[in-house]
Amino acid sequence: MPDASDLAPDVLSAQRRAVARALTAVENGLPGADDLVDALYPHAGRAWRIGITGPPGAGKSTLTDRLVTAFRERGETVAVVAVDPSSPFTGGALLGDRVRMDRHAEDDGVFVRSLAARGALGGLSEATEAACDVFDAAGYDVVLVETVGVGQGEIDVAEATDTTLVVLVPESGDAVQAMKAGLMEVADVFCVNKADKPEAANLVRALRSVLHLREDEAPPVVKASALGGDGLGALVDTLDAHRQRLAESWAEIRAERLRRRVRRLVEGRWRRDFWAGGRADALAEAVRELDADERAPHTLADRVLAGDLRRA
Ligand SMILES: Nc1nc2c(ncn2[C@@H]2O[C@H](COP(=O)(O)OP(=O)(O)OP(=O)(O)O)[C@@H](O)[C@H]2O)c(=O)[nH]1
Ligand SMILES: [Mg+2]
Repeated sequence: MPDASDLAPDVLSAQRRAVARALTAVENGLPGADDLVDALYPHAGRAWRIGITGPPGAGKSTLTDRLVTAFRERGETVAVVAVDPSSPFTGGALLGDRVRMDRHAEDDGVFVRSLAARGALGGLSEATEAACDVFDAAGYDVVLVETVGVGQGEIDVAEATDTTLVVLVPESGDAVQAMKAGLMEVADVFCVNKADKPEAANLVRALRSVLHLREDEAPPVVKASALGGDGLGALVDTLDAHRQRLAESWAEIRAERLRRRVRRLVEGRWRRDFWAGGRADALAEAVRELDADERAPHTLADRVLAGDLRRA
């Protein structure tokens, strides 16, 4: 099998096939994927990475499609990554149905791709960042990352993007649900979608009052209807304003993200290497053979760390 890092020059010259293969490599942790990311990273850093998240059916895909059109109209190229944090098994099949970007299929300035973190060390954040690096190095101006499903995955994606757009809809419990998922903390901009529905105004009010509980400045809340297109201009302006604010501290943001990313990679590798070396098997064996009065979790942890349980 050819080494994935060979793809770097063709990714840098924005060849679509190379970009597609590079994404497959980073998604699955294929041989050479790490070197590929390292080769591309110095050429990345220009693209604006926007995470789009929110409960199922909120209209994220519809909105993403609208944003693609808006960015294309002003001449920016756009990549779309649909991330499925929920399942390593259903990724491809499900995402195919859930990402409807047919209207951009003929447009060379748009690249749509789904992503399930199957093999990347460092999990979903790393897979997402690596995918963004690929698109960024290939010269895409904007990378939209739509998260499918709910849970920790949304927070991982927020870590990997510059601007986090949280989409909510005027259906019961949304504001509360967002609070639970930790979305309130990571959101840079809120979009109350389906504003054509009468309850939208109530949700905007409820959100604003909840957001005042945040310690930092409350993020803006924009009402829109992705389906009809109302409010899209205001949403793009609000996103642009956040991008503008980021620009003031771009270098620090990037440095901080790199720091976190390297820590994640170190921890991932450390964990893998630690449990390799026979420790995982030795622990399993010890646990099987222990008498009831020896089943002591902290003592066992001490023994694992002391190398006491390491298999010869
Ligand atoms: N009334 C109304 N319906 C909308 C609006 N935006 C999206 N929808 C509808 O809501 C449904 C879900 O939209 P999607 O864009 O697929 O939502 P999603 O958040 O991407 O859904 P998942 O990816 O499955 O979580 C579709 O039937 C859309 O047509 C809107 O502004 N108003
Ligand atoms: Mg969707």
